Amino acid sequence: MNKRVSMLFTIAAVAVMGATLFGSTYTQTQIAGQSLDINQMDVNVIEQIHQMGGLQLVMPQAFAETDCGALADTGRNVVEFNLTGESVELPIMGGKTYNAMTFSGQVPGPTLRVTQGDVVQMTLSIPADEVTGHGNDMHASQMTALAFDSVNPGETSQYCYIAESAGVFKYHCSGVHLIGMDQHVFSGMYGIAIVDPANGYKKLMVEKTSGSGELDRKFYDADALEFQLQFNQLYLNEDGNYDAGAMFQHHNSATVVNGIQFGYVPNMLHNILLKGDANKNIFVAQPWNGLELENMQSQLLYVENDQHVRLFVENHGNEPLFFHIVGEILDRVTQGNRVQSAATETWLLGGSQNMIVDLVFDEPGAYALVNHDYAAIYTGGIGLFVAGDPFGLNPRLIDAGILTDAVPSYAYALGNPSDAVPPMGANSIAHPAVNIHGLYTDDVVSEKKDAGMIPLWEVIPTLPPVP
Ligand SMILES: [Cu+2]
Repeated sequence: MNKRVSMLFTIAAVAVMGATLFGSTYTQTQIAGQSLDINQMDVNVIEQIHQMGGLQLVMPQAFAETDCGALADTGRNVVEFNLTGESVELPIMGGKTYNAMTFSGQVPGPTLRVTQGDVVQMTLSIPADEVTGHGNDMHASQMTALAFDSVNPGETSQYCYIAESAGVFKYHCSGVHLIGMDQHVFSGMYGIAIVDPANGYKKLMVEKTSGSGELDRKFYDADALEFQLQFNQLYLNEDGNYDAGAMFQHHNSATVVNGIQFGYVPNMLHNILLKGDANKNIFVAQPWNGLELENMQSQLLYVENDQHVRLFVENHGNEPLFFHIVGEILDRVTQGNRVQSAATETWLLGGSQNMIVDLVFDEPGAYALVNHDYAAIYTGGIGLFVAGDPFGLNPRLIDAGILTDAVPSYAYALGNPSDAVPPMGANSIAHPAVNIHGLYTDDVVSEKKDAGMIPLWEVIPTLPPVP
């Protein structure tokens, strides 16, 4: 048994502490969400757009307008970004599935990370057996919208652009000649590009009063432990299909973070950890409990105390995102490489808006990240950061001879969820380990296993039984 597995076992064997941290007031009835009334949908609007020929009337040009060869010859670094447009069935809460549309078999699509000034070579392939064409619009580009048409099944198309501005940028399917763009995006065809500033990220200043009441400024190096958090909604009918009528009414059936409702809440392992019983939930909503759910079983986000943490946040949805972390203050909010705020409690993102949040978790504990709209919280817009060692496991691990020194977060044993971990960039601190978690097809899971990420659902059953 390697050290990681040993520690995992020990964590699983340690019982009961701090359960009140996970106290919760909401009920399953509230979480079940609303039922959608298709009869109320305003089909006339959609019909009118179709009769106009869709928005194709103003989009007559071909998909690939930008000359990749000319950009490659400029001597700039060229980064290939290859996506496949494919419709697949993916899980949703309650043991059901929905008819998803994806970039490369995952929701959100793969994250692109480049440095300001790089050339992005975007290639979109649509398999011959795909049911529809797809497009791609990257907000990191500054190209005429005339360049964004769709690619038919069985075809591949490409465009290139210079990532000129630093920041976080959405990318999304642009539908078939822009028709059905909303359907394709809300069915899962969205992701982000992170464009690192040409000169890297800035160090973080945190200004607070100290215990004595004196003003205390502390500086953290620009290097940070990074996470990506992409918010969106699902608008589904009972059959798991996109419901445009519900979308027009802003009547969503789920709030998702990185594609999943309640994807970062405790699971059965945490039940054992805190209550000594796999079947005693410590959080009212644990819809992804159970090892049989494999990469869908919910996972937590682990950070160290007194560590610079950087969050890349995007709102892909139709509803505002009131981003808040319960028990923390957002030490710095940056948009477009310009600081917008410091020491703010909540920051508002509209649709297709983003930010970079830099913060430090001062005290050990569990901190909920939420869309501070209660309807969003109750329909899935919540997850948990766990900072440091709030459950006091380190002394036990050292006593047991598993560790010689204390570890600064549980990520060293369990890893952080792969769908929340962006690719490494200019000032990234590597995560101690990464577990496989996300709205993925089996092929994507296999790729992540091959890349060395931990399949917790396979590791945990091989451990000795809990005494
Ligand atoms: Cu599409």
